[in-house]
Amino acid sequence: MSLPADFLWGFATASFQIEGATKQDGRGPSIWDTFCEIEGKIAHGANGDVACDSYNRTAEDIKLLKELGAKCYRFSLSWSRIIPLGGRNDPINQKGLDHYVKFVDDLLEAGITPFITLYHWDAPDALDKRYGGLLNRTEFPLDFESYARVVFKAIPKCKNWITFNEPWCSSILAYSTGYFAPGHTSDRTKSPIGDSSREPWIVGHNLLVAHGRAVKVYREEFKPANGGQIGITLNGDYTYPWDPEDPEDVKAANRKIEFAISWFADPIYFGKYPDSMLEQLGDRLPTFTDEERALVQGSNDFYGMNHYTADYVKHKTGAAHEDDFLGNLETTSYDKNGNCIGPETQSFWLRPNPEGFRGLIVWLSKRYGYPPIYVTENGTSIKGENDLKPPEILNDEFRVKYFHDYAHALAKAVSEDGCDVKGYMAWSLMDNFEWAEGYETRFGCTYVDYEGGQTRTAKESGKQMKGLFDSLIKND
Ligand code: GBH
Repeated sequence: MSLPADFLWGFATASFQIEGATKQDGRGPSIWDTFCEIEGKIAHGANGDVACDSYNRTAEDIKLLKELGAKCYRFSLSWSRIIPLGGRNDPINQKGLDHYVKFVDDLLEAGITPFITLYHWDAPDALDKRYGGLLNRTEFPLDFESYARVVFKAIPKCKNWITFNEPWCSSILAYSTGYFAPGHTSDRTKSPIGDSSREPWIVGHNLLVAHGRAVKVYREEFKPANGGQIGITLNGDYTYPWDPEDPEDVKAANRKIEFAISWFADPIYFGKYPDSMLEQLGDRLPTFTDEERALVQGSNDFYGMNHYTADYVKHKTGAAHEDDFLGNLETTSYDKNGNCIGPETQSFWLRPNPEGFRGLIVWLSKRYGYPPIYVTENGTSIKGENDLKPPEILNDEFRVKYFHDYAHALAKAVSEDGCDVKGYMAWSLMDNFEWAEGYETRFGCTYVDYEGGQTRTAKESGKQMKGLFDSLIKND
């Protein structure tokens, strides 16, 4: 069991979760700055104003990456730092742009390969106010295209680009459940605006088109001279039928992956939405115009995979509720025979199941013709971790085991199942702003002391990552 000699591994983060400095050097507000101000949306009323202060600590973060032996680093750009109002006719904030140019220079100088995510959920707030942000089918893709061009032009040294992180979350969590910014939902106890039966499907469509536009720009205007590759990052859990003997549960388990992943990946690889979604959603799923389809189909140089957990799936009978986004099914932690999917963590949705990682890599590879895959996120929280302090909190055995088991499952998918996985980025380089959960839930391989001046101390999981991958990567 092994990984190829040129296999890349490293860590991942996202701008709003680590940067802080939300008002520094001309940055404009993002939808998350605004969302954090609404009472009750974020645990303990936390916000991203300071976070890990990474905007002011790039040297420290690079030193940490070097110490841990990382070969690559995935991070995202704050769009509203670069274009404070976000739009294609709005001014560029040179200071914000220069910050990322220098950061990439410094990473390369340290021998670390940058992977840049253009969008990890922090849309410029001005665009949301101006025309409804991600809901706008014409304006949003054009503004995203323009922002992407500004960045591609300024950072030709970066060769690895991800357009969107987890468009499923930007659609479902932000426009169906209202759990994420800008918090739209049909549930009027949570939001005065939103239509959970329609808005998420419109947003998903617009994100696909925006992705396609950015890829076209990259391929036509930059790739010929700079080389490099570009793709989208999708999230999805693996699934097992609750009752493996029941064909309806077997179908539902597959359908859940289609609703999470194929919603975006089928249009990108096949030019159409999955039949299971068309059947359930009918005309609530937008139809691709010929121009849109041409932009979207064939738009991945690689598949970016975020993966954390697996579920048992039980089919539901009768027609789906109009707000359903799972595929008319329910998920459980125990199957019919009482088998448990995996141990509890601090995150209600996350239970480690390493076999499911291998299962999903194989599922994706078969459906999409064995594309090159980069695992752009994988990691775990630990139940009660935030109650600990150093030195106890640094000894994160549960996370060490998680990474060990998941890395071995990945190596099997590569060496035994023939999947083409080229790289792996652990979530996360350090503890950070965990969205609606604020700073309560930690995902870091590095401990961040939020009360003690944001100092970073590597946890065992961070320190052991190099040894883990060295043991799996062939050295020829
Ligand atoms: C990642 O998403 C994010 O990219 C990253 O920013 C974040 O810090 C990290 O997870 C840890 O949470 O509410 O029942 O519908 C992970 C994928 C998909 C996990 C949606 C939570 C919500 C389940 N996420 N899922 S539910």
